[in-house]
Amino acid sequence: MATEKLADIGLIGLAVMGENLALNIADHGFRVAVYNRTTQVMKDFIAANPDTPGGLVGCATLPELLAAIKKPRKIIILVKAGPAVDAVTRQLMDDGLEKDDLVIDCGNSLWTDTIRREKDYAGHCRFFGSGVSGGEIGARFGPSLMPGGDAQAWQHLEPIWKAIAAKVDPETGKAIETAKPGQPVVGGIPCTAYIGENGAGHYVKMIHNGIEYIDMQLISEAYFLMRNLLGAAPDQLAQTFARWNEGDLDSYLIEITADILKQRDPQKPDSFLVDHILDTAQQKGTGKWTSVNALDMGIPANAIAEAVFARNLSALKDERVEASKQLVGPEYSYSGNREELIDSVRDALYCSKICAYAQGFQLMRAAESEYKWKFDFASIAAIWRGGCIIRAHFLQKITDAYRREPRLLNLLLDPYFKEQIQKTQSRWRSVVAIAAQAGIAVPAFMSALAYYDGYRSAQLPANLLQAQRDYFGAHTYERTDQPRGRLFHLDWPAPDRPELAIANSGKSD
Ligand code: NBP
Repeated sequence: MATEKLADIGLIGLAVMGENLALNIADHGFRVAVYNRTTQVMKDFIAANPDTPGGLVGCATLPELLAAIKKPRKIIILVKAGPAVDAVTRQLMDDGLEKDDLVIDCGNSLWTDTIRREKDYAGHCRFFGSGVSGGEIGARFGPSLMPGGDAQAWQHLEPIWKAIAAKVDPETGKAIETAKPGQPVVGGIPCTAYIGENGAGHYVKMIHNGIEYIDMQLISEAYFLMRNLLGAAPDQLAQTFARWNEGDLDSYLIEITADILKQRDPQKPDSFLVDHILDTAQQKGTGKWTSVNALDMGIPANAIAEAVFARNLSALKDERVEASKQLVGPEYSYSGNREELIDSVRDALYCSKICAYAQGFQLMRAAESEYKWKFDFASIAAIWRGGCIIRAHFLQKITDAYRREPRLLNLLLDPYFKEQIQKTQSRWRSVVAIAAQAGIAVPAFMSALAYYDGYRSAQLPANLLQAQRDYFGAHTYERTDQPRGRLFHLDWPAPDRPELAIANSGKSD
């Protein structure tokens, strides 16, 4: 094949994400060779897209795909996350992949798999992981891309990644929409940046998804409170969310919530679709991965985990229906000012959201030392400003916070966010109190508030807890009047005889 006809990049896996990403890449003038295990899918795709600026090359086999791409080859894999990624990579190796070729896994792979794969395939290819966020529309018109792997390999990928990523306005930090979907954006800052080595890109994508879980849960709780306490109709709430979308809460998820709430049911046009959707949430697992990782690293990402548990609780529909007939809650009717409650719910949502993001960034900080990565937090926040599901005006504020202080200990300690919570926390507290009085479950609002109050407490009840551990298991304790790390144990119960406390320099779990 003549060199000028060779493709710039290959792509394996033409399901929702693969097809859309291939078209996005081709829209930007790159020639894309495509392969799918089920050949008919590839044929239909090529037939449906005869004229793209860069051109698509259909390949029926992997050897054909390898022969169709310029060397060193760049090959995107967008197959189901898990064993299929290894199966495809090994098949490529058997079919002639070379050690300088770059295999880019763009699926939602577990970051530890990416770390393992980079090691396993070293010497056979350069294995690279890239998080892709924005779903189908993002893949097609501009996703947020979180690439991780060998820094030199990134240089080969960078021009394509920067071309296809969503773009934000350098002045406002807002995503740039083109007049026509698919029309390439001229100028703007691309929503992609090198994240770090091996699994760093997939790790950051996982955190993005964990934050997405809590963002969605918080919005749903806000809706639920206003629906139940005020009896507000979905279209009235749509207006509320649309109004919120013009302020600090301006974000994709708030915007689509307004759209969803005003949607009438096509089958029963005198009612709203949201009222006919069964209240059981499904999940694919990235929120759970984030929560498990938080537990593994000992980081209090309780609001993120709560969002996963809230989905789990929602899934127990039959049990809940039965329990609702047996378990009693309070009698409550809201008699306050409607507008005041709406503003309070908005503030509760905003404060809880700050805590949720604080937890996500705190997790990434911990992962840096666990995995020897060095994150640029301002850059991570910046590439989430456009393209991805959590894109929001708010992310410009987080970008600013980490630009002010790149090693910020916790987002809550940034002067801007400190002031925001200071200004709005009383209404957040009143919403949580009203929800408790009314017996309305708002676990994400409540756990975010518990995180805020716990994080700002110099004193927690863990002194008593540690004493209990020493009592039943001789686990030792530290003293407030002694240097940290010096451990003590008492033979409980003991009379007031300090000599019975034994200083113990050894470590104990
Ligand atoms: P799916 O996750 O549904 O995977 C389907 C694709 O994988 C098809 O092309 C299928 O080929 C191929 N495949 C499978 Br399954 N096993 C294979 C194997 N052993 N060898 C070769 N090909 C195999 O596709 P998707 O929804 O487009 O998602 C792709 C990746 O992107 C996933 O990791 C997903 O988690 C991630 N992601 C998805 C979204 C989203 O919104 N959907 C967003 C962000 C990331 P076939 O046609 O022959 O069955």
